[in-house]
Amino acid sequence: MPHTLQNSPTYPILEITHPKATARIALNGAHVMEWTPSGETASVLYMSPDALLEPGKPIRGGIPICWPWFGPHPIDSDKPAHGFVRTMPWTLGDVTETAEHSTVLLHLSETEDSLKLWPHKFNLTLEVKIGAQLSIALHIKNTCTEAWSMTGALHTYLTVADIRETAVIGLDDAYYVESRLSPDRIEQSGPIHFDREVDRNYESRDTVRVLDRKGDRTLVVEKSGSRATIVWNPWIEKSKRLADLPDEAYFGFLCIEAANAAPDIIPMSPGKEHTLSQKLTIQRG
Ligand code: TA6
Repeated sequence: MPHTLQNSPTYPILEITHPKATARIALNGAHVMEWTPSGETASVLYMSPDALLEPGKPIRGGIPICWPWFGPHPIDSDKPAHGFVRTMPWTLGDVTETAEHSTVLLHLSETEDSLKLWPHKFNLTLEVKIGAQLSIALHIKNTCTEAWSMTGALHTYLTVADIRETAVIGLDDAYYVESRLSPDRIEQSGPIHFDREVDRNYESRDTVRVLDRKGDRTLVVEKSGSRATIVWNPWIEKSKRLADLPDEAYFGFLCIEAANAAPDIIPMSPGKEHTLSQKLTIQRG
């Protein structure tokens, strides 16, 4: 059976079984929770064991869809961080299968609730291709008669054996800012290593590679439609502050996010379309 919809009326989860991979996608937030390629013993996407699976709540792990803004709301701190679509119920569209992958489509447009948070019409389609690789594409359309602007991210949590023995390459010479600690633009020199919280917005359109040395694998992260790559590990203190993440979980994951982040805001005229996408590939040996 290539796909089944777990029949929890309040929290439907789509389970995909393909010869090349399995996956789970919550309709809450169109949230890809797990992707396990054949030959791997566990999901490549990290999911917190303390993640909340409740309607309207964000999920700690997998691939949160951050839209129509990334990070805190630029003006109103009462509005949810990372936008609102990651906590809304999406509609399951077509599920198709080829020899190479299963393709799942999920849809979301404005609702009364979303209009209260963000007074604009939109249409989103999330296209997820599940196979030996995982491809995720957020197709965005301005269906309004007036222009609006956006930021956003595919906030991907990747499992690593030990963050302390993990490095990220592909961002050498790129400029970054360290989260909201400082506006200073810093030039990356060499691989990124982790011995503290890292929360960086890199000005980069490039592919990065996560060298999971202890896991003896490389995760290749390609992207398109994105001018920023966010690299985040909460380290110890922030992990302790996150109620849906075990205190010691920080060493087992890393976020590599295809993003467009303030101040780099994308204007969308009426009818304009934009696709933000990411593709994950595992290389071993
Ligand atoms: O992408 C990195 C980040 O912006 C961090 O600052 C941290 O807040 C993380 O996102 C998680 O955000 P969340 O709202 O999901 O807890």
